[in-house]
Amino acid sequence: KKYKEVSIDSTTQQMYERAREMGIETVWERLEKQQPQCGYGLLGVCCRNCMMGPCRINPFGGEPRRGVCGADADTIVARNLLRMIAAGAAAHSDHGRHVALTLLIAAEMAEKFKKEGKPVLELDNMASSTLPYQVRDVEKLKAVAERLGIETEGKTIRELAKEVAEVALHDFGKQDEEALAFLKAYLNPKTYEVFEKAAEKAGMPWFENGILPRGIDREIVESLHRTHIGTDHDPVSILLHGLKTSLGDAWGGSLIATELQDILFGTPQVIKAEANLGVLKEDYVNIVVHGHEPVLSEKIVEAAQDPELIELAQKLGAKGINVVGMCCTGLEVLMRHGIPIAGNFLQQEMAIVTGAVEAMVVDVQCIMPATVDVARCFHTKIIDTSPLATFPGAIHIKFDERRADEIAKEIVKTAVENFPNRSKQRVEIPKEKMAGYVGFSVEAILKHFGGSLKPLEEAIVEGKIKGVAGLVGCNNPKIKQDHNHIKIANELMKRDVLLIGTGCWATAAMKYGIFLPEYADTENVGPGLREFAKEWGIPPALNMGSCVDCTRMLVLADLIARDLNVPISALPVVGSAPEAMTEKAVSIGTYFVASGITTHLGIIPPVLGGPKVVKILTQDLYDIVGAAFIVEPDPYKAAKLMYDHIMKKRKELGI
Ligand code: BF8
Repeated sequence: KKYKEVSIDSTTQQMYERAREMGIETVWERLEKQQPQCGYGLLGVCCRNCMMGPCRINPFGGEPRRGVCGADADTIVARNLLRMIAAGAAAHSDHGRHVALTLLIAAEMAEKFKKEGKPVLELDNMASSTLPYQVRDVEKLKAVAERLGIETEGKTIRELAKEVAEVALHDFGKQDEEALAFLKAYLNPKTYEVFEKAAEKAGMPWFENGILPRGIDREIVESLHRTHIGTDHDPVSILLHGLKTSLGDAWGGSLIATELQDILFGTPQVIKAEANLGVLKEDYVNIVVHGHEPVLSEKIVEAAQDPELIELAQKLGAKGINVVGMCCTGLEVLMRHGIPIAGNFLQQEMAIVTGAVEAMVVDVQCIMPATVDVARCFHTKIIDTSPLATFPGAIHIKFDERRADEIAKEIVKTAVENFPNRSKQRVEIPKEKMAGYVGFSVEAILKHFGGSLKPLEEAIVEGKIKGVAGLVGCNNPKIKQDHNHIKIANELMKRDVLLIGTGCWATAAMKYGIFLPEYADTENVGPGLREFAKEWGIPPALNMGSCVDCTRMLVLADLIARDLNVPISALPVVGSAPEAMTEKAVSIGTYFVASGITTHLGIIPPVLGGPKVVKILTQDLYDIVGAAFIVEPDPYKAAKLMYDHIMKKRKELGI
């Protein structure tokens, strides 16, 4: 073979080879140029936290054993890990803040318009088309308000939306020692107790309220403070604060993002859609929405339906406008509207290499700056929209929620007007795409099972289903794209483990047909899971959305834990990030574990240089929060370890 195999996805492989033929550099060449990667960095023993450094510790036991300040390997590794968790939690949570602010802005605009004499009823119901954002799911708004203890009687939707947004925003900046309002509203008492007692169990009773997060922003700031030169040096307390910070992400920032997005854009319901690069259309203006925040992508989807813009596209020779997704914002519009998803993380450059993309519209997170360089080889325009993410060489059309419709139309128009610049001879769109059912929000799952989780719980107790695995996370070019995602999925399903998943794992699973009910008939699914899936007309794996929607998995686990009156850690449930890459994935893994879900990582995080840290993460945490990390690069061994954990939990539950 002329080129190496970078993916098990034939569309990626085809576009990668095309890029190589064209002399276009992609992520795999850049990874190669980084070889050999720094051993100190890989082990986590390099410290750059002050200017006496950089310092690095000899991983073979010789000198230097300490940094200039005296920090040893474990302190350095733990500090570096805490900074990763904090950055991941910050990214998710800032996304959540943006959604909360959008809900608040919409409610305030409704109030203002009402004062100006515009139709009162529509504005009170937040259903007016004069508003840039409306409340699409009134039921969910009421349900969230009730959970938060907000009186709903006699209030308009507008008033409720404002109050919910205010409680959410308060959770970011509050300064008292109480746990987050959202956490208190969503978490079952038994797991709450685990959080409360965790620090004491770890021998650090001075942690007031254990690892219960107090303020989403506060825990992130404290992470930076603790890891500043000369502050916290005990790997135990550093890591305990890591758990706390990640829980502020889980039961705070990410949860707020998911719940308020459902309120604004609708709670996902089961819907059929398509995935992979084959969703790009040769005769259409193709717009790829890429990034994370549906505050933008929802508006692009809407604007692309504008009759004037469609007419313009037709005038310029296209049949219409085709919006497709990439990464998590793609999953957001996939889950809610069935907008096709073109790919996961490692396909962002590949989409451009088709030569058929008029614009890639990006917001925040997981967007490679290299997209701009690849786009230069074609007519594709990279349009950056977030004031906090600017890409040199891109077109900047910065988004403002107050003028969302106007700006979204401008973006779509820019894409449409770029269609005549497409060179038809240079277009090559891979044909492969795959259908699948998506939209399994907790609400949709409950509806499917007739209003409760009893059927699922009974199947678990009976042993038809052995347990549930939450699969999440990225692609990483260190692993052949999607290989571990699919291998681990199949190995677990073969053992009758029901899968739920999000993020780039979910897109991977969809591309291989795992979200089709008929996948249950394949040899990759065990007899018990097959029977259950058929009985209920579901695929053997459920797509629960984007990465912030990992909180949907937590809420689901919480409901089961409540029904069984146990903490989450007692459940036959595991997590896995088979191809983890981002700091967000580190935060997710940590909050899964902190919440009681033992979690596998398929990529070794930069911690091996700190033996104490490794022991805490993989062993001691079982005694502190009832769950820990499993690190195993081999997908077959990993699936076996995860299954063993599920069986252990079943035994402990006596089922
Ligand atoms: O939040 S799975 S590569 S796209 S970080 Fe990024 Fe990882 Fe994909 Fe979304 Ni999640």
